[in-house]
Amino acid sequence: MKAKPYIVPRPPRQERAVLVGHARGARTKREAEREHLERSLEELSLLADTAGARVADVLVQRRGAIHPATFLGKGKVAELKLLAESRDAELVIFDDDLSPAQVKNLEKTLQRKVIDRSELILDIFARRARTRESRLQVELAQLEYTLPRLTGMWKHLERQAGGIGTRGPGETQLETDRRLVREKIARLKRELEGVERERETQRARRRREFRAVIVGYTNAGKSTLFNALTRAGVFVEDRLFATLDSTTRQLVSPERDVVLLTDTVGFIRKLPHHLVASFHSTLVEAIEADVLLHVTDASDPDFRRHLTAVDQVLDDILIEPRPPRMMVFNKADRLSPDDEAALRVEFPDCLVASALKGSGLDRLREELFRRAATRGSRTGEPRAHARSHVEPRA
Ligand SMILES: Nc1nc2c(ncn2[C@@H]2O[C@H](COP(=O)(O)OP(=O)(O)OP(=O)(O)O)[C@@H](O)[C@H]2O)c(=O)[nH]1
Ligand SMILES: [Mg+2]
Repeated sequence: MKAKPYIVPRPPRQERAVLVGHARGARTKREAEREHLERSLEELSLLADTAGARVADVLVQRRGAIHPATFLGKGKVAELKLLAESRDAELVIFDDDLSPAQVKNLEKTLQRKVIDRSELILDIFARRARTRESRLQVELAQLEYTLPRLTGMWKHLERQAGGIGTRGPGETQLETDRRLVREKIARLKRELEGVERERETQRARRRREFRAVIVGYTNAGKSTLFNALTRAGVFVEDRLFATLDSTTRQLVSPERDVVLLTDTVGFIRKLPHHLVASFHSTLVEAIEADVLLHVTDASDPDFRRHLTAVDQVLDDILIEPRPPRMMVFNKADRLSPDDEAALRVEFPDCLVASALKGSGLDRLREELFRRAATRGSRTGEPRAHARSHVEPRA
């Protein structure tokens, strides 16, 4: 019998992207600005990679005001067009947020898809969302992001909603589209509220126990630390946003004391505010913690900016008084003894650890159980750290 010819499946062509960065800032600060931009673009390139695109080239605009219609000046747009053509790139990704009009104008001139950092992050979250809750959260964030950008491309929604009869008298297509999206947003919010209520019941049950919640920049090693402490087997990857759903496990001391440990979604610079808002039900875990374990990749030359970015997101979701915080500098295996010593001088109360090699974990565990043991009795007392709701910024 003749063997069937074996057809090698061809992988879909990876999208090729040109990244665009813009350096502002005064002359005196130029060196610092340049470094900042470089790091930001490195991160954007990591994000693009996580989203499955290949970076074909990078274009940087130094100085110059932001053009209201096209973000970049006319000459720079022309340069970008040539670059994208010569690199055969079908996608252009801006490191800064673009207005809906800027995207539209740029796409028209460049004749290719144009997205910004927020949209890229939303896309990654959409790919990574696995549970019902995270899917709802991402979809809500995407719709909130899309609403002001609607230009009549939501025909399929109209069909879903029944088409005939959905259009009120005198309503334009765009108005109909907007109304449909708003209705969908309201529906998703209601569904999420249901999920949030379920979680609330779970949390109420845990309220008597001491809760430690891991927060930190994406890729800091939060899940690795969580696994090392609890042997839970949470997904770990050297890409961004490996974790979207929070997971909680018990840590039990030899004396049978219990600490509940939670792993959460990572933060990033310029995290789209819609995402923070719609991940409220996940982040509420962090909010109601007895202690936050702020994990940082100490081997990243940019870790200070990461610390600030995480603080900013926490500012958005927490109100005073904030839960106490323990700083954990991770990836110590990559630090020289000098680096480590300098870190301990700069952050005297920090813990230095390597989740991968297991160093510093005993101290961390001890510290957690010590705090759990010395906590005053607060059974049943409601914790007032959480904002009940985070409204997306306009
Ligand atoms: N060298 C070294 N690598 C580590 C250490 N801890 C974690 N990593 C690596 O860092 C990468 C990211 O680890 P994760 O645990 O997924 O990081 P995360 O903070 O959970 O990331 P997100 O869920 O994406 O926010 C993985 O490749 C880990 O193997 C460490 O102590 N030392
Ligand atoms: Mg993780």
